[in-house]
Amino acid sequence: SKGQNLRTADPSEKCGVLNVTKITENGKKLRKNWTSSWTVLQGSSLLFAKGQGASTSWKFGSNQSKPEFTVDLRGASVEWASKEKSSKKHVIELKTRQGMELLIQSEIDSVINDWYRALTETVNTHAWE
Ligand code: I3S
Repeated sequence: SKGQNLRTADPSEKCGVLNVTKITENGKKLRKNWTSSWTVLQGSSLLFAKGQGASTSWKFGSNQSKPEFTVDLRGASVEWASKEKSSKKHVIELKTRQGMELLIQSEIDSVINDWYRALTETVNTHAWE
């Protein structure tokens, strides 16, 4: 049928700069370490790269940099973080099935709202397999 080879804008593909910190890994509480990170949502994976500014022309998979870490969103939970979790505004709390908890944040209201929407949509469509 027509359009078979057409690619439309995929809401599960998104990227941008966010502030991120892990707070738990393998069930162990970590000391917060907020860093600005280039963030890519790709299917059910969320990839973070350290030290990549917004203006850097750069891609995952190139020789220049590798993802700092990757989060499997299948079976994860996404919610707005409570005030106890952070004093910052606009913080999303992400909990994975692998026992990682992280906070992601942007000072920009519309930016974090778009991420919240994209992440909840991803979690809802990629159920745990
Ligand atoms: O939840 P916490 O421990 O109060 O988090 C804050 C600390 O990690 C702090 O660093 P140190 O206390 O390790 O020096 C950070 O600078 C703050 O940003 C953390 O709190 P927020 O509320 O910004 O997530």
